[in-house]
Amino acid sequence: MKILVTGGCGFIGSNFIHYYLQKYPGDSLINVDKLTYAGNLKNLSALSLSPRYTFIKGDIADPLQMEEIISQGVEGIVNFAAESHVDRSIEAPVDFMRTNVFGTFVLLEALRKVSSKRPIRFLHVSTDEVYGSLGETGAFLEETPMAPNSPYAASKASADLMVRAYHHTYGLPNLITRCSNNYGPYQFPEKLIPLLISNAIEGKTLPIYGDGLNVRDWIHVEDHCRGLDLVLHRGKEGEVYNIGGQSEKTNLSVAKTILDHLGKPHSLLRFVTDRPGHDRRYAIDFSKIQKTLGWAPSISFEDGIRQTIDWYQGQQEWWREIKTGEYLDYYQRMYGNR
Ligand code: NAD
Ligand code: TDX
Repeated sequence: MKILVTGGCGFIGSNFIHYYLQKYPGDSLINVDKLTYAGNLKNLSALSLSPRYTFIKGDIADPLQMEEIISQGVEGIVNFAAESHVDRSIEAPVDFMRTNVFGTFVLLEALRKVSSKRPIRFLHVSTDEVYGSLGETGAFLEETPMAPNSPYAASKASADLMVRAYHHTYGLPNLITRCSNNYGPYQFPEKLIPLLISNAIEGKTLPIYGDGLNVRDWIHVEDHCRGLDLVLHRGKEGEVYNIGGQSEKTNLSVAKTILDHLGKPHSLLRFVTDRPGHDRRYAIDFSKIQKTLGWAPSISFEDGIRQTIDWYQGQQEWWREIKTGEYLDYYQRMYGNR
């Protein structure tokens, strides 16, 4: 099978490519990535000589390029390409509309043209953020109405609706997954966990928004990749699948776990101004994918976070190189100098 991955130079995409090529030795894979600030060719340097892996620098919002690539015998697509950071969407939403909304539409249009000759399964990688925020109890189901609160979440929800509409109207074999917060190797250090780990190693303060009691459901990226693989191959066309880590934590408890593991003092915690519109709590009910495809998370947060901290300790060159240039300007705007 020949599959196309978009946004494969980012965090989840690069983990997925490593996972997929190892699991399916007979398959080949094309990775199309625009190489924005979040795309890093180094995540995949181990594959540079593999005859089963092809990288194309490209933009999912470019209709001619997407139609040309999709016409090259691709049999399945996993769409990771996106602007993915909520804080950046609050500061400057335009790229989120361009890539997440218009880019997904461009892919669907290319598929509509090519699919009249041969159907191509299209897995759109979405997020639990489309459902909005929860109170102290309950969990998101696939039927939970979408109520996105940030420009990022609204752009993902818009794309989900187009993916759904193209299935219903044109019969495209589309699938959607909605996953909770991922962590693991190769995550860009603007996101909570790699930001806190790398700051703690550098002896810098750990910025905690608001009271630190917002809750996220953490999933190790490898568990997410396993879920995506199952949905791509065995999911029912036109369906949505929630994927969750069964691991709800407050941001404050995540920060303390990281400091404790690294032997750093809690005095490094720094409470900062809250994110505007900050969703309070996410939790996922993943019983649909569990019952229908036999998926459940397999890596506990305790094991996963330990492995992840060790990875960032061992791969300092990887993140220290990122924490320069544009990143420093971004950091200064967000957090000041500390
Ligand atoms: P990321 O920011 O690490 O990577 C995004 C990748 O997409 C980068 O390599 C970037 O260069 C590429 N890209 C951006 N715009 C592009 C364009 N126009 N054309 C081609 N490539 C483009 O993001 P991530 O955390 O790996 O997330 C991947 C996907 O998973 C996103 O769609 C995100 O919404 C979704 N998701 C993420 C999480 C999470 O916790 N990180 C959870 C659920 C869903
Ligand atoms: O410096 C910080 N301090 C802080 O307290 C940062 C960067 C975050 N936070 C808080 C905000 C959130 O409550 O930590 C929590 C996690 O923040 P992020 O890592 O920015 O993730 P989140 O906003 O929850 O969104 C993530 O999960 C869903 C991904 O970035 C999305 O791409 C995904 O769809």
